[in-house]
Formats: sequence, structure tokens, C-alpha cells
Amino acid sequence: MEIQEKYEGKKFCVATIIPKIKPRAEKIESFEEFKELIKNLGGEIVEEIIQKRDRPDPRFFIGRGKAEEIAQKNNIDVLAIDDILKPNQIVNLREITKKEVIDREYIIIKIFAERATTREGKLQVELAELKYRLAKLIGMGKEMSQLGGMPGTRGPGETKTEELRRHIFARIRAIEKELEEIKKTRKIHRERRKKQGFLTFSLVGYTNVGKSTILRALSGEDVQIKNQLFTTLETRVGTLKDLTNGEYSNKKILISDTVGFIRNLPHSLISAFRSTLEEIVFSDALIFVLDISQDYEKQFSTIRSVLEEILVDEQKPRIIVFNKIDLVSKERIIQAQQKFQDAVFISALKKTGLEELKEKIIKISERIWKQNQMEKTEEMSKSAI
Ligand SMILES: Nc1nc2c(ncn2[C@@H]2O[C@H](COP(=O)(O)OP(=O)(O)OP(=O)(O)O)[C@@H](O)[C@H]2O)c(=O)[nH]1
Ligand SMILES: [Mg+2]
Repeated sequence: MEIQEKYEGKKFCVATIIPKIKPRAEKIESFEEFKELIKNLGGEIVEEIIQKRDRPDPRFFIGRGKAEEIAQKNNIDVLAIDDILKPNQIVNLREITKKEVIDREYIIIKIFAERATTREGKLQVELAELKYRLAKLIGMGKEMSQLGGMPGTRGPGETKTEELRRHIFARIRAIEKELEEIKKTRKIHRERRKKQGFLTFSLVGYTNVGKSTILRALSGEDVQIKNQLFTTLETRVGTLKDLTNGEYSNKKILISDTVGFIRNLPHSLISAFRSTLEEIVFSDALIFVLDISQDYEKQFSTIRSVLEEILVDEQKPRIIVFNKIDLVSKERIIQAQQKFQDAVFISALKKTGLEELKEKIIKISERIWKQNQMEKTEEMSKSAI
């Protein structure tokens, strides 16, 4: 597939479709976010298309007419569609527009690719990209074979894609093997921590809501904090510290920070990042972080759907934290308080509300330790009988 590796300075036409009758806010918000993602990649948006149609065109997504219009424009390098395109739609759009054509999934994979720094992160991104390419190739194989040969026979196109497919499969297997090794080491560490009575609280939330800032504020860990999407792609763990004197408040409470979420996080990325996301699955409790200055209801539902997808136990204790309260009015805080009555309201940047958060963490920890102790005693008495 002829996909350019870098988008820095490239000129983008961004496009989406919205239903004719009842334009849905969700689509528009997603589109705004999509543009943000492209800017994060260094792309320049020169054209926006919001096409009113109830369903995507099966062959050209935005419709043949629009595609032909784009073909006429010389100032566009890339056509980016805020949705997941079918392989045949990519082929058709590319043919008609003569531009590079990419979708939401690929844009997110590319951002991850730019941000990955660790060996594990890089491998996971490569895996996601290969899975993406494979999915598009499977559809394209059919397209190409129809183009290249008689129905039912192997056309030259198919032979070529077959070769590529085999190559991709081999690389996927090699990466999965290496990731499996990393996963094993991680498992050993996790089990050791558990045996020693450590508890882990996982920060979960949308990207850029301030998870790493909270980790730094609570543990003093020197983690990367940036006003951009997907700064953190790996897992970092810190020990809960006393906020006034920097001493450990309890050496056995760990806070873990990991990759952030986004609406419609591609399945290829969720499955590739499974080993990183596993830290959430195996943690003892969760800290949901919501940015109060943004659409927090959407963030909340995104967290829930990702957790569901990675099979996190719904019964796991959780604390809901609203961050960035320094950016909003009192009214907005009161409104959120009414909806989420047990939530904690903080500003990790200004360091307000952190004591309350810490107290909640300690309270939940004591409850879990007590429960674990009871289970242990029960087991011991059972084995004594
Ligand atoms: N105003 C304000 N800004 C904050 C607060 N907490 C974090 N930020 C800013 O929000 C941006 C993102 O912070 P991070 O801690 O990197 O966010 P994150 O959730 O770890 O983001 P990813 O790693 O990209 O998923 C940074 O510019 C922070 O300085 C806060 O309480 N108030
Ligand atoms: Mg982060």
C-alpha cells in the first residue's frame, strides 16, 4: 500500500458524513477531534467537507460527485475520512481523486507511531499497523483479483497480495512472540508485588485529561506531561507519597498510569496494546480521570466501553476524579457533583483536592487489604480441616 510515512506539512482535506434530517452532535464532536488528531500529526487542514447523507456511499463513502470535486483540487495531498473505510472505498476514492486516502483508524495508528518510544510501544504500534494493513488487504485482494483475471481464476493482483499477506503474517507472528516474552516478565513482576501485599490503582481516562500529571503529583515520578494527544503510551508506576513532606505515606500503594483512550479507539490498537492495557485488567482498583473542562459524559462512556472491551471486572473498586477544576466555573463543578456524587474534584496542576483523593485511595486500600486478609484466613482454616 502506498501510504506516506510522514504527514508533517501535508495538506489535508478532511471529510465526514452526517444524517440529513437530524444532524447528530456526536458526529460533529468526533469531527472536531479528528481535525485535532491531524494537527497533532503536523498536517495542515485546507479543506473541510461535511456531507449530508444518512448512509455512506458503498463505493465512494462521500459519494462520487464529491470525490470528483476533490480530484479537481491541486492544493490537497491527502483525503482523510472520519470513519473506518472499507478496502474497496479506499481503492475507489484513491483512483478517482488521485490523492492519498486514509481513515480515522490509520490517523490514530500514525499518532501512536510518532509517540512510541519504548521497545514494547514500538512493537505494539507496528502490530496494529500490520493488522490494519492486513484487514484492508483482504478486501483489496478480492478487488484486485476481479481487476486482474477472470472470475474464479487467480489474477496477477491476487498473487501479489497473497505474497504481501504472507509476509505480513510472518512479521505479525514474530512481533507477537516478542511481546509474549515482555508480557511474561511483566506478569512475574506483578505477581511479586501482589505477594508482598502491594496494591495497584490504575489511572484510566481519555487522552490529555491529566493522568500523568496526577501520577506525578501523587508519587513524584518524573513522567512526561504534554498538552497533546497520546503522550503516554507505556505504563509507568509510582508509589503514593505524602503530599506535604514527600515521604512515602504507604509504601505499598502503587499508582499506575498508562495509555489514554479516545472515542472509537480502533480495535487494531486495542488488540495490539493488550499487554499494556493488561495493567488495568490486573490492577486492584481504578481511578477514572475526567477532564471537567471538556465533554465529561462522553469521556465517561468511552472509558466504560474500552474497559468492557478489554474485559475489566465491573466490580473493581473505582474512584471518579474530575480534573482541571481550575479551568471551569463553580456552576459547572456543582452540576458535575450532582451527576457524580462520590466524585473527587481536583486540579492536578494547581495541586488542589489531592489530599481528598489520597484519603480515598488509602480508604479503599485498607478495605482491600482487610478483605484479602479475611480470604487468606478462610483459606488457611479450610486447609486445616
Ligand atoms: N489547567 C490545567 N491543566 C492541567 C491539569 N492537569 C493537567 N493539565 C494539563 O493537561 C495537559 C495534559 O496532561 P497529561 O498529564 O500529559 O495528560 P494525560 O492524561 O497523561 O495525557 P496522555 O498521556 O496524552 O493520555 C498538560 O498540558 C497538563 O499540564 C489541571 O489540573 N489544570
Ligand atoms: Mg500521560
